[in-house]
Formats: sequence, structure tokens, C-alpha cells
Amino acid sequence: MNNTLKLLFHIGLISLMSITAKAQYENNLRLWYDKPASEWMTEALPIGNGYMGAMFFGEVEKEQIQFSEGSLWSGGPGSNPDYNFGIREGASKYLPQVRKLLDEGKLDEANKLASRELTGVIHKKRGGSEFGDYGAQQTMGDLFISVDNKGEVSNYKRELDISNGEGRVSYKVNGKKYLRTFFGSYTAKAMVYRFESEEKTDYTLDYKTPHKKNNAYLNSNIKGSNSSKIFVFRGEVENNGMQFETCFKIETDGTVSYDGETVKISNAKTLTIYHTAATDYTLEYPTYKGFDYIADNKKTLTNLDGQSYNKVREAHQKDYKNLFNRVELDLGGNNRNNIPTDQRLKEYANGTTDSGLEQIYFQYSRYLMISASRPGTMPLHLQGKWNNSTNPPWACDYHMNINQQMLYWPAEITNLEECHLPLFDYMESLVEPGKVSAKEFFNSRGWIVNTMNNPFGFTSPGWGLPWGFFPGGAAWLCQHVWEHYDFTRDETFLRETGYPLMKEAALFWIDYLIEDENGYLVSSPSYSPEHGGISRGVSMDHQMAWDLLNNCIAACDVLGIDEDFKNEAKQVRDKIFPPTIGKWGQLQEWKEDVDDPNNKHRHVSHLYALHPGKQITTETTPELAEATKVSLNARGDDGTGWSLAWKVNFWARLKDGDRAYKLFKRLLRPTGQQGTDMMSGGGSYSNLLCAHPPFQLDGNMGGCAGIAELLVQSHTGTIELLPALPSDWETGSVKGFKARGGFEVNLEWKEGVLITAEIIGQKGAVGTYKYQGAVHEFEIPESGKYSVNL
Ligand code: FUC
Repeated sequence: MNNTLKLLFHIGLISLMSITAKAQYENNLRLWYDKPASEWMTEALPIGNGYMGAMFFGEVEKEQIQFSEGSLWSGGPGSNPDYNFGIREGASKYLPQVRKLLDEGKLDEANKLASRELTGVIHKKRGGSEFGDYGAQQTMGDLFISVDNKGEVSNYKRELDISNGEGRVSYKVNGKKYLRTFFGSYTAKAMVYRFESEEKTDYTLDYKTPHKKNNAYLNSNIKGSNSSKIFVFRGEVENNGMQFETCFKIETDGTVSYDGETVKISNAKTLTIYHTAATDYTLEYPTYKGFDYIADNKKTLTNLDGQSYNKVREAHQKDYKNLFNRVELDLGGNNRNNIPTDQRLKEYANGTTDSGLEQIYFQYSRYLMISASRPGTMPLHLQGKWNNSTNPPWACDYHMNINQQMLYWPAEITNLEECHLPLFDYMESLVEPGKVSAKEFFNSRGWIVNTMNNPFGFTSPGWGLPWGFFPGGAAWLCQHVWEHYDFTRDETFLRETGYPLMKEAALFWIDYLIEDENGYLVSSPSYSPEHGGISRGVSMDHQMAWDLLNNCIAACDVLGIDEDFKNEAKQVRDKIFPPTIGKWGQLQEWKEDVDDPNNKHRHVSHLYALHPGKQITTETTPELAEATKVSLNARGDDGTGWSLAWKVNFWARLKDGDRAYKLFKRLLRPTGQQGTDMMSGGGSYSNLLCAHPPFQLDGNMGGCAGIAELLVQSHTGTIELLPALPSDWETGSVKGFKARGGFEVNLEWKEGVLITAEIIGQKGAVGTYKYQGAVHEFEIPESGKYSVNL
């Protein structure tokens, strides 16, 4: 099912807020540097058009634009006739045995058997990649553009202007001006690279790729203007035969020639390159092949015929700002933008107050989401759409035990609901293979996906334990489906897309949970993400199943359907082993009270019920909320990038703004660390991309969502205004945050106290809001805007 059409319909229903951002505010939303990037991961700057991600470096004499396209992967059916989506046939016959061993307390034996029989299968070739036929996301290569401008360089600046959605490199050589403008246009489905110079300049374009070349040529564009030429490259990923084509349409006032290797442009004052890329991948089980990528590129390029650069740029900015300008955040208006961003980051870490940098960090995440996740594209992966390797960390895949979900945490609350849709299209593609996995491994109905997932339907558990075992991935993804409905109140989405996904995922849990000796339903066997032993009931599984069934029940009520299923879901939900407080006051991570108070593991999965779930809240379950604090204090205030970001969100839900802020600051800790650190060391590179380390986009997104949670929360059904305002953010304002119920919220505060607050919604909509502990009712008046009486 294609959600794009539904989206277009839905956009029409969204109340339009003012899109006039203050010029001053916009002007400050940029990352900038006084030298070129020398390193991809830590310094280059990202641009994207949803389908493709690119990084530019800004070297004066040789620009480098590295790029990738979301669907370009190795692995899958094309790589090996034995590829079987990770399925270990007949695995489920061992499930009763594993359960029995657990009942008898024979944990080691149970773990051994599960490791042997309940793990997914990959096929590796000698000397091949560590991920075998699971594959990995692939870079498509680099475009190098040599610029013949030797001389004395002055006034150098490399910047990413996130209010306009474009990157720029500007400098002078011997006093003459040069300007490069780079952006990814979703509307044109192309990347655009523009070079302008006061003097006539010579350029050489050299495309380098690690993949096999099948064909490359320079084509005169028949329909376009006389000087328009297209450099076409066709290649394939040798590992699986995936075909791709990337095209560079060149428009210039200079002359263009091709020597069989490089394209030369001579005597040009302007050079514009429209860059497209597509593959033969389709999001369709079981072949995942067959897209007419050549026709698609042709269509994209033909659409560009006759359009001026200015027109393409204007259309891009209009499209970009339509999303970006919905939200404004001012945390004190501190303007230190005369300082390069890398230096600013260091000074911030040394204690300089810089709320302007915090605003940039927040809006940068929104920029990255708009640049990498749009209707019809592949969803964000671990690095969004930015990958420069054929063997990236963790295959640059879809990791379903926190990372994939965190990537989308800001989508709803920061008013980018359209950017959430690729995740739902993707989930729909997982249902068929996920049902086979549920059946083969667990003899259950419903669909599952485990920790690691590639775009070729690998929904099986991973090939090692404990990290690989996480059938709850689907339940967690389904929380996003419900949240999308709850924020937008788009009933059509819920009926046609959301509910079927949720119900099918719930069937798995109805079958998988088994009764213990006290009549509770428990998840057996289970592992808490990536650490600890095998268990007869991991708290996170119980919380995710509870959340999913709870949301299914609510969905049945909204849609007025499925009464029988609803009643069954209620019965199951209410029998699930509940969150439990253990012997040192902690919230138990396992059904067995075995938590180690010295455990500093990055995953804090047993607090799912606090965030992103809502089973535990400070209001409804204060004792359990206290226990989550004990657990969080024990885990400590360090971690990988995403772990720090999750902790920001936890403390926000616990209404401790200052503690959350401390963790947020840590997320901005400057680092250049390239290698992998699994325990601590999370922070930010000088290009403000999150360091796990290495680079992982989830931390950026989790940090952004955390900022929002400090200012507006609505998971309890009541809109809470400034629920966890850090004392450092004395004065500020927010415009356009979304709240559940289909509302938008604007706030302004001074010295920590609200000055104005508006709730925007459809006329007649009712709800409650909470400020400083008191709950009030509201009804949206004729004007569509309710002003809170303060
Ligand atoms: C999970 C985490 C790791 C890393 C990986 C991509 O496995 O435990 O820290 O983020 O995903």
C-alpha cells in the first residue's frame, strides 16, 4: 500500500501554521567552518534528497562529493541461491525443549540449545564480508571535481544553511569570487551541485566507484538546451548483481568534452550538475528486484529539461521550508554564530553557555530527517542515507532493538509526520517474510522482525545470542504506527495501514506469551537487548507486548471494529507479568530479580514502559517511576551516543529537566573518535553528527526528541506545558510542536514561567492541558486557536 497518496490527502487537513520565521532566527541556523573537511565521518557536511545522501568536503582545488542511494545493497537473494531470509527451517520444534529447560532452571542448557537452534542463518564465503549473504548498505562512489583555480585563497567559508536546506562553499582566489551551492531536491528527485566564478574556470569531473562498471558514456541531451550533456554510468554490485545507474546532467556556459575517463568543462562561469541515481531494487518480497531504474532516471532528467537552476532551487526551498518552517525553537537567542561550529562545540564543552548551538542541534536533526526520509524513499538506516563504505559498521542496516525506532522519535512531535511514512511502507514489506519467521522459529501467528534487518526480508533472529534474539522488533515498530495516528488523528491511515500492521504483530504475542506457575503470561525464552542471560520473562518484552495490545484495544475503539479480538487483547494484556520492583529498589530488567547495581550497559531496555512507552508515568504509577530512577542512577550518566539520548528522554519523562540537560550536554561532547566504543564515549563530531562512536544518526534524532520532551509532553493524554524545563533555559519560545490529539502547541516563557501558551486544533476539539501541576480543560474555538489563561 502506498502511503504517499494518503499523505497528500492528509496534508490538506493539517492546520497550516504561519510559515514566516524571523529572519534573524533563520540566519543563525547554520553550521560553518573556515576550512575544508579533511575527513568524511567527522567533518564533511551532509545533504540529501530523501532517496540519496551526499557529503561534500569543500576543498578549493578538488571538491569531493561522496554519495549513496538508499536501496544499494549487497547480499540478499541475488548473492546466494541458498539465501533464505535467515530462516532455520524447523527451528520451532526446539522451542518446547528450550522452554522446558527454562522451567527446570537449567539456564545454561537452555541458552546452548537456543543458540544452536533458534538463531538465524547467514552464509559466509571464505575471505568474504563478515555479514555474508545478509549483505550491507553500499556507497555508490564519489564525484571528484577538480577546479583549476590556483592562487592565493582568502575569505574561505564552508557552510550548511539548514534554514534553506543547502550547503555552500565560498572563497576568493587572487581576489576573484567563487561560490559553490549544493542541495538535494526531493521535488526534482535530484542532487544539485552548482559552481559559479567571477573568472572563466576549467573543471574536470571524475566519478570513482568501488562497483563494477558496465557502461559509461557522455550523451548529448536531445531535448535540453544545446550545452546540456549527460554523463551516464551503469554498474552493478558484483556480490548480488544489483544494477544501478547514476547520471550527471551538465549545464554550463563553457564547453564540455569526454575522454573516456573524465569529463572536462572549460571556460565556464557557471556549471550546474543535476545528479540522479537509481537501482533495480524493489521493496517486494521475495525477489526484491525489477525496478526500471533506467526509465526512472530518464524521467527525472527529462523533467529537468528547460528548468532554470533558479527555478529548481526555488522549488526545492519551497518544498523544504514547507516542512522545516513548521517549528521554531528559541532557547534564549544566544548568538555566537560568528564562531566556526567546530570551535563553538569545543567552547560549549568547556562551559560556555550557547543556547544557539543547542537550537542548531535540534533543527539540524529536523534538517537531516527532511533530507533523508520522504514519502516513497527507503527509510532512514543507521547512518540516515549517508554511507561511504561497502562494509559499513553494523552493515548500516535497520536495527530494530532501539536504533531504528529512535531514528524516528522526533518525526511526530517536531511536526514532520510525512517523514515518518517511509517507515510504515517499509513495515508493510516486512509482514510477509516476518510471518514466515514467526512460524518457522516460534510456531506462532503474526509477524516479527528481530535485531538486525536488511531490505531483503531478513526478519529472523540474528546469527548469535544474546544480541540477535529480539522478536519484539515488530511490536516496537508498531508503537510508531499508533503514535502517528494519535498525533495526527488520521483515521484513514489507522484503518488501512496502521491497524492491520498492529493486529498482525499482536497475534505473535498472543501466541508466544505462556503462562507461568502463578498464572502470569511471560515471554519465554527471551533476552534483554544485547546483554544478560536467557530468561523466562524479560521485562522489555512484557512492556512492549502490553503497549501493543493496549494500543490495539484503543484502535478497535476508534475504528469501532473487531470486538472479539479486542476482548482477547484485553484479557492477554491484563495477564502479562507486570513491571516489578526488585531487591535494591530497581525496576527489574528480568522476571528473576538478578539486576546487578554495577551494570553500566548502554541498553536500558527495561525502562521502555517509561519511555517511549506510557505504562509507567510519574502520575499514574509513582512507585514504579521511582524504581526507574533507581535503575537509571545505577546505569550512570555515560554511554554511547544513542544511549545518552535515550537517557535525556527518560529524565524528561521523570520531570527532571536539569538531569536531562546534563545528559544532553554530554551528547554534544566533542569527539573525533573513529573506532567503536560500546560503553561510553558518545558525543558529537565537528559536523554535529552523533558519535556512537562511530557515526550513528540515532543519537541526533533521540537528542532532538529529548529537547521536545522537555518542553511539551502528551503521552498521558494531557498536554503538559514545560513539564521538565531545565533551569538553564530561563527564557525561550516554541512554535509548532505537535501534541497527541491532533494539536499544535506554541509557548513562550520568561524566567522559567510561561508568558503565553496557545493550543491549535480543529474547531470544537476538546482536551486537557497541565501546567505547574494543575490540569485544565480546553475547547478549540472558532479561530482554531485556544489561548491558555495564565
Ligand atoms: C545495537 C547497539 C549498538 C549499536 C548497534 C548498531 O546493537 O547495541 O550499540 O548501536 O545497535
